[in-house]
Amino acid sequence: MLTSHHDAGSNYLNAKKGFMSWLFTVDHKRIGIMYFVSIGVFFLVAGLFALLLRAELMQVRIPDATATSYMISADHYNEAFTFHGAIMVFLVIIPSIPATLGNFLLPLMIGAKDVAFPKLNLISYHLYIVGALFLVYTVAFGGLDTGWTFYTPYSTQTSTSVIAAVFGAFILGFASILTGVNFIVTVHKMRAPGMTWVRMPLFVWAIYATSVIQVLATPVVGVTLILVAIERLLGIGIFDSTLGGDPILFQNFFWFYSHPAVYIMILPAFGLVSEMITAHSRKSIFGYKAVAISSIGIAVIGFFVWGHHMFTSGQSALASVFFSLLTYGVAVPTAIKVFSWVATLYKGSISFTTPMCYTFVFLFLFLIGGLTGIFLGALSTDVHLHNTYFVVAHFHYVMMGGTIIAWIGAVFHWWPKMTGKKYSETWGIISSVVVFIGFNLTFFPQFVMGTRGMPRRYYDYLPEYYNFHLLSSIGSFVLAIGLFIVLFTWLHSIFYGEKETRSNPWRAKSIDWTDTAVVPIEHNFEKQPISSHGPYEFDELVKPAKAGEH
Ligand code: HEM
Ligand SMILES: [Cu+2]
Repeated sequence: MLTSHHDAGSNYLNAKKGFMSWLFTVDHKRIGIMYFVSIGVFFLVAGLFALLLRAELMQVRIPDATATSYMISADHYNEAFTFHGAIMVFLVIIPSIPATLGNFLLPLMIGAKDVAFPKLNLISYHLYIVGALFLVYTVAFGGLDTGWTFYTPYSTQTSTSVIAAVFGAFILGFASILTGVNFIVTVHKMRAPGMTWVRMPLFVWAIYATSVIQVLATPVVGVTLILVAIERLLGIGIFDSTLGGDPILFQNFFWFYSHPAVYIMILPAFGLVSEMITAHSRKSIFGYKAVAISSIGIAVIGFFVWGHHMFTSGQSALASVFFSLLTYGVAVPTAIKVFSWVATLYKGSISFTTPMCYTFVFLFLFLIGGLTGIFLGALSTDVHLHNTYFVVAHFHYVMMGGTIIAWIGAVFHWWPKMTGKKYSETWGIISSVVVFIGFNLTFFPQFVMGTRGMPRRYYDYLPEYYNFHLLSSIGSFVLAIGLFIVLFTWLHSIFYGEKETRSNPWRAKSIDWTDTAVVPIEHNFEKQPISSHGPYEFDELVKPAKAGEH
């Protein structure tokens, strides 16, 4: 199989050597791995901030305690949750799946040598690092206490490092836009012969829809954040009402991006889940076209619901009613997906591998996250729940329970392809169980607290909330242990893991598995793959042998 210019055993990992060969690589697979390592580091940092917040909140509350009984001061608490949120949103969740697995898999799945613009891909990574350094700078110098949402008027008045932070977010926005453009062109122009749109794996559809949002929405937040910096520097009266500006304008701009951004976060996860469910239950996806089109549907409708973040901002009642109605519109394509996954699992031959366990964790947690969105989308309940821990729990169930869980599961799924090593199924499954328990223990009590009026972003609270906070804090440590088991399993596999010898251990049907070596070579394929069937044609494996039997 291997041709002369590749030594036997040569692959993208060992084709070139040395740190520089990674830092300046234009190989989409290596770029994906570099994102993975960088994002992993930021995930760890932001996670430590979260543990700090939870540790502060679990201290015993004595009604008339003196300030000395707090672990960190109110101001430091504000900074800690801002760093946690800003790093998690801008440096972790938004790039998580697209930048890592999107980069690694997109060309492999459509049978291409690389993305359309490999050098631009590298530039995007470098921009990501530069933007991240700006955020790191604010952590180290000057601090930041606006919350990840940078709401005006506070963000134009606080003395912390808002300018450096918004500049960082602006640069990160560029990285995101350029990656989006790159992926869109790749899907349009680089598909292998025979790879029609309806033969593309659903992860490709999801990444495509995500890229469209990245390109259309990100410029809005970029400009908005720059306007905050200009307002601070020059006071020209865009958001400052004393100068004729409008602080609510910021919220409109911000959520015009940030609501679609939640679909940047979740759509790729949906795509991964479709891949994992089909491969580990050996069934063709139920309703392929509906699932593919629903990604586009979510992307489009997602642009018209941002006002559901502003029900209590003083926007007109009529606007609120429309935003509420449109919010319910998103439920339709989302429900199509969930229905399709369940129908795919039905009568499938399910194997409880680590990726599949994470997929079940995803289904459970995302269901809770999505359904609680309905309470928030309804006007009458949202006015009570807005800015409480209910919202905090909701978005953790979707962002962490959804995106991060699907991402971890999928890294296990493609681990043999990425590293050429086997991982321990035992420890993988144990990690999914510990993460599941820790996650629910952390965030479920927050729903209850929220309905009872516990506001978000407070460093102190009334004693009646103590038990909930205590449970939540204990949960967060269990969750952290679960995530460390994940890390340990991966590191153990890299250093001591058995070598993978099969190029398609899951017996999957998509090109990324069927046409690549155990670990793909530098330009992916020895010979140009030709697509002759859809990506999920497992049915022959489940159907009874006799024709005509049902
Ligand atoms: C499935 C249907 C969903 C519905 C109906 C929904 C609805 C809502 C609503 C109405 C709010 C505003 C609550 C308030 O502040 O009073 C909200 C907040 C939020 N949602 Fe969702 N949501 C859904 C899914 C998602 C997904 C998939 C994500 C991300 C992956 C997400 C992330 C967020 C975030 C980050 C916030 C809070 C932002 C903040 O104030 O800091 N949501 N959601
Ligand atoms: Cu929203």
